[in-house]
Amino acid sequence: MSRWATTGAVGLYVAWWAGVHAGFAVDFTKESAAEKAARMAWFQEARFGMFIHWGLYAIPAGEWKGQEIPGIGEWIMNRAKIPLVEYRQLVHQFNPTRYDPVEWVRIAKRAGMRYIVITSKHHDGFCLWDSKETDYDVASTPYGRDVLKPLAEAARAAGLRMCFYYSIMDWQHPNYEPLPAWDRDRPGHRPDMDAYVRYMKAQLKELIEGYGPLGILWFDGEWEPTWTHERGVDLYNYVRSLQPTIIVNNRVDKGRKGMAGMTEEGDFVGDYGTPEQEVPSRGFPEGVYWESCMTINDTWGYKKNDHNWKSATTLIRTLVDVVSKGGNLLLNVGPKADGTFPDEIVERLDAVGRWMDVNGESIYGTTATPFARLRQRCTKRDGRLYVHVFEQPASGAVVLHGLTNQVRGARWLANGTPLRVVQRDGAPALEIPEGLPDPHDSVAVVEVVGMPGAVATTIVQDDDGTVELSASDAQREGGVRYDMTTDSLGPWVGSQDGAEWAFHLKRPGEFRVEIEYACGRGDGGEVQVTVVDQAVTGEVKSTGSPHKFHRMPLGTLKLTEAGEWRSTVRARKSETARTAMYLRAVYLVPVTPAQ
Ligand code: FHN
Repeated sequence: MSRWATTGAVGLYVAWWAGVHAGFAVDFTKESAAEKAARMAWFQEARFGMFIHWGLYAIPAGEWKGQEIPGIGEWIMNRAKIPLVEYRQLVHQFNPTRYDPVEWVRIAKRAGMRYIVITSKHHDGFCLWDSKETDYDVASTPYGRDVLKPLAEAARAAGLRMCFYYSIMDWQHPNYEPLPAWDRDRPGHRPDMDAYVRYMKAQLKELIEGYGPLGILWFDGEWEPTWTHERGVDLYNYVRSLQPTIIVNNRVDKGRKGMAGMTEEGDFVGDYGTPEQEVPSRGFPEGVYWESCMTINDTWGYKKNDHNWKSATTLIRTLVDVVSKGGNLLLNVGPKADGTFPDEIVERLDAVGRWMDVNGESIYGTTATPFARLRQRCTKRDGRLYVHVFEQPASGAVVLHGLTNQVRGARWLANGTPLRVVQRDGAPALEIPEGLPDPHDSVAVVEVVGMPGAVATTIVQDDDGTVELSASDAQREGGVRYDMTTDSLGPWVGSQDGAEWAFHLKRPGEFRVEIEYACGRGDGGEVQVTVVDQAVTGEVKSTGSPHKFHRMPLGTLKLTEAGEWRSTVRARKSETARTAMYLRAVYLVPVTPAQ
């Protein structure tokens, strides 16, 4: 840790010590930006962590009484409406004989992960440690031993931070309110949130003092009305009072408002935003911390029939996408009931690890891209830009629009091969030879004089006059999400869903508007592309699959002046469709090619 960070941490400790010994509670939400930066330093350096969802739900693994239960595996008690008296019988089946925490940590470290967040207690209330506050825990199972202690020891021995997920919502506790809707006549229930908060605090004390120091307390289940901002502030301060340097996510409070759980500074507590199963369309200002949590298939807790695994390429590119916007990626594993990781997960994490072995320098401790055009992923650190090249660029070059810093040179990180730097469109451009060094993501290291701040260029017209408005560069509205696997935006349901781009036009003229989209069977609807006050519309029909993309002209429009323009897309699905389309890009193609 840097001297500055150490000073910050020491300052924090002294304030805490004085506060506690003077008998008054310290309000940790009032710390300075420098103190917070010191506390968050390891988090910003780490960039990549392992999420683990493990508990009784791994036993049914998505099935109940012979029925496949839809939805995420750890919600089976809710989705199958299992009364507690039945669900808690699973305690007598929990016996992960093949649980090997050292192997779990080895897999995480081999993947390049720097911290581990495990569900100490999920919504079902079952505890993975021997808690004095309840017998609904691992000590009551045939396994009988503490799961968390050996994992924390293995993590620390390997140099990884140990972190605990803890659910505020609790489907079993006699004082938690509300009682689960599917188990209303449960005997002995006495709603009393003050008593329940005392229970939580006692358990959090066990976790922090018995297994700490911890990296993060990862709260979840904060959305029910009985949990309030006031209770969140109190719990945040309580946890920090037990370990002042601990990091607490924004779900301790009602902070998940907005895309990345980030709202105006100060109206909620929690140290960082927690977008889930998505990557925010734009980065956040420097100094705003956030972490995207994602599954490798579609469930957090293990489900035997969920085989929708993301590819290693998608996982690597998602990590790069997140870090290039200034965030961390918390990638989830749902272990089986026997304590092993599914083979498909181990294979993918090993592939990610091989990429990280060569390219980790472009991830760890880097900060967000200086470029507004996010399609060109870039991370930066210590006078170096790391330009991430996913596919061979059709133009043969990657143009670093807006970069004014002097470029000293460029090379592939993987093999040191020098890359030619030329001028294109008045900006430095890397010539990218055929034959990228890595099929997932080839990283070009660009040495620059000084570190560029945010280079707020918009999308610039290509040499041939075309303007490409791509999915990854869009500012999204409504329910539209960016999917890395298909490099597209969806779903498009109604008028609230939209995408917008700002672009710079050097050569005005008449343009043909084309969309590149995919549409599954039964999907389809109407699409409209608008550029300021001109609009072209069309009907989108099935292309046969959400992964089969088709490029279609919609009509022409005239852009009469050079300068800054904005374009928006809206689409409305047809009655029976799930979505109108999956949109990969909008192209403005000059009707009369540029001279
Ligand atoms: O309901 C939980 C869910 O089971 C899972 O733990 C995710 C992980 O972030 N959090 C909640 C849904 O937002």
